[in-house]
Amino acid sequence: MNTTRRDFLQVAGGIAATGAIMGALSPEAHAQADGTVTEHVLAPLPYAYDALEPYIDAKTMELHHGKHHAAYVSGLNAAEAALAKARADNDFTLVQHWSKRAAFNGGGHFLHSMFWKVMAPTGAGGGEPEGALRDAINRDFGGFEPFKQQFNAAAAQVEGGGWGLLHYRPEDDRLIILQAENQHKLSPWGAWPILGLDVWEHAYYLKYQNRRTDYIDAWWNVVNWKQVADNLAALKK
Ligand code: MN3
Repeated sequence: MNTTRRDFLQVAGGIAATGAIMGALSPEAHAQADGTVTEHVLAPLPYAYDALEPYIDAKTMELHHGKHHAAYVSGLNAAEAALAKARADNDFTLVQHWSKRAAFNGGGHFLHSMFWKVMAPTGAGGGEPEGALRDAINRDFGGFEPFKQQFNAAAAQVEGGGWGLLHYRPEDDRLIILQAENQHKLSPWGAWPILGLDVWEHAYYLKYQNRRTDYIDAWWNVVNWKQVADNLAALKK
């Protein structure tokens, strides 16, 4: 990083140009009028590494947050810095490469930032949603159990690394379940994730080895339904 960019970062601190929806769900990014972007940062976990025991083990959480998520943050910063340099140099030879890197790592940063928030320490999470979220799930899936069964199947059947995701689609006011491969593929436009389950092997292999469905079953015990409801409410505004 050059001095100009570093100095710029120290004074930047405006409101995200992406608005309230992104602000509610995603890590902060401050796009500036001159086209530069401040560096993304890895926020601390909102609980201790061992807070999700015994469902998700402390070592997995430590590596997942401190190594995997951190790598997506640095990868996104590297891609955005490279794209800024390409603009400055008027050399777009590698724009395809860096665009792909920005999508992959940006997807990873966004989804992991949400993932930590939609889990709560053991004893504080789990159960079933309430209020408007419960009503929307009942309306769009025919009940909590059918919703859960479809979500479980979607997460279990992700090919390779990826995610099971519950999205809200404002256009027709519906909840939909989707898969993502890697951090970003299979994502439609105009639908926003409000709940996600990471089913990359790095998310569960230390404790569950090849038993992805056991990990999925255990994860429901730490879902933070209050946060999911808040994510939905933010999108409905
Ligand atoms: Mn992950």
